[in-house]
Amino acid sequence: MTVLITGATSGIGLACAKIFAKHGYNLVLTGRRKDRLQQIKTEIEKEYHVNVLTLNFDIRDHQQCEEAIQSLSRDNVKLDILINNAGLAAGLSTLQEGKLEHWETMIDTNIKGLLYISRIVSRLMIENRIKGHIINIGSIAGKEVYPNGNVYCASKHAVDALNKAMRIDLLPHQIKVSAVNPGMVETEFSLVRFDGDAERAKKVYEGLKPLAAEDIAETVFWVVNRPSHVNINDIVIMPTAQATSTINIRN
Ligand code: NDP
Ligand code: 8X3
Repeated sequence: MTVLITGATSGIGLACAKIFAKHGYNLVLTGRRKDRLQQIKTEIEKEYHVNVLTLNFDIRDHQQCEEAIQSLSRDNVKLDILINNAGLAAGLSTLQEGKLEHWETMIDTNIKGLLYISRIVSRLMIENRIKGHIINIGSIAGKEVYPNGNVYCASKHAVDALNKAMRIDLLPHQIKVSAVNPGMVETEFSLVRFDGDAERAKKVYEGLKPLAAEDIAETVFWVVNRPSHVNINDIVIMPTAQATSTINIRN
């Protein structure tokens, strides 16, 4: 079995790569940071003795997505599982003060990138008659909105809608579609959101125990490993210390 994980250079994507490799799955890992992809490939192949292919491209660019995924067919790699994980938040501000560049980055990555990859991979699964599984990494931000989260929340609400839509469209092909929607997970997410401001990023998790990337990876792995007649449509997973996007308990 082969699993393609978008955005596997850190956080949830990287944790997913490790848990699937540990259980003997071959991997196709994507991301923009080539050096990290190479390092991760070396480490995982050494530790888990599975095949790791890396594809270095920007998910916002349709042409790059197409060329990267089509290169797999030339190598006779067939994908059984797709984890649509690559995504990000850029900034945190009111709509009226929002930066267009931030909006475009989030919409292009979280919605358009996920669409590009899903279209290409689902077509390959259908062509190869693979009863595959697509896992969309959504967010609590796709279930509710919070102050200053406007466009990020909208992008994750789009993932929520696409998760439902894909399940309908892919049903005739017996391709499962599931979403895992986390609350607060300590990864590089906040560092990216706050443009590398490590102090500000750290404050997000201060005084509470957030989820770890591994908590999400374990959930994804469980979702993928249900019996063939069972599909988990949607899961919301939160730290115990967090009730909603904005209500949490801190020491
Ligand atoms: P990280 O920042 O640690 O990881 C994000 C990954 O996405 C990286 O591997 C990054 O790779 C990749 N990525 C971002 N932009 C692009 C791009 N344009 N092209 C290709 N790859 C890209 O954050 P998380 O692990 O936390 O985030 C993973 C997913 O989880 C995201 O969809 C996020 O929205 C979601 N999520 C996160 C939560 C959290 O609290 N952390 C909570 C709920 C959902 P590279 O930079 O190398 O391209
Ligand atoms: C990430 C979680 O609450 O920062 O999707 O939007 S949140």
